[in-house]
Amino acid sequence: NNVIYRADYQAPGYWIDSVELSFDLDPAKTRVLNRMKLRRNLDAAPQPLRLDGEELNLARVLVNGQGTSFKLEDNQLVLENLPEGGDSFDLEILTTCQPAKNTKLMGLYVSNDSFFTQCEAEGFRRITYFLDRPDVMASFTVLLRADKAKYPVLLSNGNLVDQGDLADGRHFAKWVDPFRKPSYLFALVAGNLVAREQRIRARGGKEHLLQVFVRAGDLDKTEHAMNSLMASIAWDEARFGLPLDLERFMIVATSDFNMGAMENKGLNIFNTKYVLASQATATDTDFANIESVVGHEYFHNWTGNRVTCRDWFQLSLKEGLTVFRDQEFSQDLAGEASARAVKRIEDVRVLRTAQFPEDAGPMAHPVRPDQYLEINNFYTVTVYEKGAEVVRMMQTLVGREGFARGLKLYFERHDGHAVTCDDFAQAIADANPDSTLARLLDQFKRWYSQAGTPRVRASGLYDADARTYRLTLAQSCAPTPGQDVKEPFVIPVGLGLVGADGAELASGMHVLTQESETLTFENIGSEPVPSILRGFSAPVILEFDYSDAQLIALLAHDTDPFNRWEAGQRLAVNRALGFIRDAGVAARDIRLDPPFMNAMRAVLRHPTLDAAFKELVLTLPAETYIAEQLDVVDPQRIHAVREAMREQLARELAPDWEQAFEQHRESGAYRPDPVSSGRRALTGMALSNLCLAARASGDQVWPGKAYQRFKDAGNMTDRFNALAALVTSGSELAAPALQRFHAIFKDEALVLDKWFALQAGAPDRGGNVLPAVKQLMNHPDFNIRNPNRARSVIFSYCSANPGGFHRPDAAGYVFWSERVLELDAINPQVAARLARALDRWKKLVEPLRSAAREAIARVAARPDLSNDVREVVTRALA
Ligand code: HT7
Ligand code: ZN
Repeated sequence: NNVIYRADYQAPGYWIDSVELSFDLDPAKTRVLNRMKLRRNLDAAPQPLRLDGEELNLARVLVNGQGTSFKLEDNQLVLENLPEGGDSFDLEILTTCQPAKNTKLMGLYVSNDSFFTQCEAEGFRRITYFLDRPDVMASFTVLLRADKAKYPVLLSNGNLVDQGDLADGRHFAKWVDPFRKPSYLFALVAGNLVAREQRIRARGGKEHLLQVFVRAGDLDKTEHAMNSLMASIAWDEARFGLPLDLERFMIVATSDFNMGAMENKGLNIFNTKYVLASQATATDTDFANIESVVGHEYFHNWTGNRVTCRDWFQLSLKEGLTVFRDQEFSQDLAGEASARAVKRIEDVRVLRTAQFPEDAGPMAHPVRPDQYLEINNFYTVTVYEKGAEVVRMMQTLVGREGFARGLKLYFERHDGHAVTCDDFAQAIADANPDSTLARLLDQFKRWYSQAGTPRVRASGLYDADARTYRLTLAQSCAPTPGQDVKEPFVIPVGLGLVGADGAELASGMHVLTQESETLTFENIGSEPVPSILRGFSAPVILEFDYSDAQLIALLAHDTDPFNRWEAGQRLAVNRALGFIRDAGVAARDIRLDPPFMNAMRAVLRHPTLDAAFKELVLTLPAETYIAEQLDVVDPQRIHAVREAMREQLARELAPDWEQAFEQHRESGAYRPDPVSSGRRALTGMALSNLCLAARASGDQVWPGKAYQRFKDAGNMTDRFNALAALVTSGSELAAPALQRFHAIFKDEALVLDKWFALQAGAPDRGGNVLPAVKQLMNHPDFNIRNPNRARSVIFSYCSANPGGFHRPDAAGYVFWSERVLELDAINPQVAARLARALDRWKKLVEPLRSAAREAIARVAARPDLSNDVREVVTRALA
């Protein structure tokens, strides 16, 4: 019930041209006066006005200054008898809400004694009654009034046009947004905050004020965010000709936030995790994430805000495109080809470990979904990351310049409007009329409408006499919920042929459109190794029966760094799958073969490969990725096998790890750039392996060195890597190191999150993690209402520690169901994300499968579930 369908879209019956909002901010009871100018949409059928509103207390409704009759129905305020015709009329609504009681963190809420808002997707209706849908765009004027001592900073979207003092120690600020916007982009912030400020002059000569607002003690951690913002502004202008359109651009950090950040027009609100960084408190990964999230939100200013979504089914219009843009930004900033490749591999890893399982599970949905019960459940890796791959394929098909031309046309056509994914694809194709994309547009758009990950099965045939190599590519896509039959996709396949001596014999791009196609390469003097799907040119699963020798050749010689890495992953996955299936052999008895060991050693010792690339190759495929390759999943076995492989690599390559450690340990003055981050990543990996190797031998030298490094490290990356090396190897020094870490960082919330996450995600030894997690939940620093903290403990265990979570006694599942229900009463969005930890229960081996089903059914049986959790568990059980 209450399912919303894309096919039911109808334009609104009314438009809201302008809104004047006056807030009297008080945590217990905030008064919101909303004065709107509306008019009927004469293109729509005559209808009552239905304004959305949730958890509001309604005090007054006036139409053109007069009292009027109204109804309250299903979270809507219904007004009939409104003025006829298309003339504008005034509607005034007075409501109150209770920000201090808002634990959902949607709408207006309080965090650390400051006020924040989160309106996407449907939070504005928790602030006032409104047509809370993205195709209704209005001009906003906002008056904020609050106690001056408690809330000296009063912010909203756009420009500050007036401010001053009021009676009783209160003050006010008035903000006018020069751009029309949908309600989901509205924001306000009020609190005791300080700002890092920067004035910049853009290419066109215009001056802008950039501000990053944080709590007083955090100002020293804002430099990187500000630098990232300036880099984003410069990049968007240079690469796509898109300038900053506002006099003032503000970022505000809050520690209570459901997601990463929010692109409210001119007033981005961020999770502190994606703003605050100093070398003492943040890792290289944190620095990289901040750069990409700051970029992402800034890029939304055009792709999302200037041109927005017609309805929420079109979410990928802004999210897929903006993820693509932030990925390109990070690659461009990384600079060198090898650093770009590292970023690409990292992005693909996320796609394959998170999105591929989603696409194969009960929550599978197209990039442009057809239905939802709760839109918050569709902020997914499919809409974001697969959506970005769809945009990337368009760029591949029209070329980089063609894509920039397409984006230009998109803005010429749609600036200031709310549009669809079709409109976007059409603009890119129309700007490139002779392109493959234009020719195949209808078929290409199946990427938007069909769920599931396509498989491309490749097979090759070499004819020595004819000197030809024939490569057959055949595509298929398994059924997904509600979609039994799939039509062929348009799949750009990057290709190369590598000779036995490593020479590149051929390279190019083939666009696969049929179910099966065969390509013939001429003049091939000896049997080549095909390098297929170079650069991961499409989000598909590639199947090819590579021999070990072929993979070792690709790992050594492929000119495409992605496929070079991929060859190493295939070698490792093939071995892991073999061991997992060989149930008769205990994990401790499995032996990795010399060719594999030698190949890994050769990479580790390689004189010219980047440290970051080596670290990626030597990282074994994730347990979730291995699980996806199996029909029946025993997470304990996968964990045991992967750990055994890791231990063997640690032991047998010990001299090489030592050399890698010594060679890269000093990376000079701290800078979070790709080269020095790569050195630290490889050093951390080496240390972790050396501690693991020491575990088997009982040697204390490397754990001792790790402890020393943990104590002396000059930056959080080295310190945390050393701590993690002790914890994951089960060293006796782990406990004192953890204690010391807590004592040093007890006042740094984001660092404590790492401390919690490390313990909740630690390798399970004899079922020790669940009791540890329960203890962590009793720690005075634990607070389930804070999403970052809940994620650091509960999600780290349930979603990121398969070996510890899928316990034979099912206690992990009982814990999961209790936490889902506990969280659902506090924050349904966070609860629903946790609920997804058991998405793939149907693949589990018995008795885990039945136990998981029972746990899900226990949650589903609760009558008072939120729509968020209900949708997830109902789909899981279907
Ligand atoms: N566009 C933003 C989405 C978002 C959000 C959605 C639902 C609930 C809370 C939220 N916070 C932010 C994030 C982005 O993609 O940039
Ligand atoms: Zn986004």
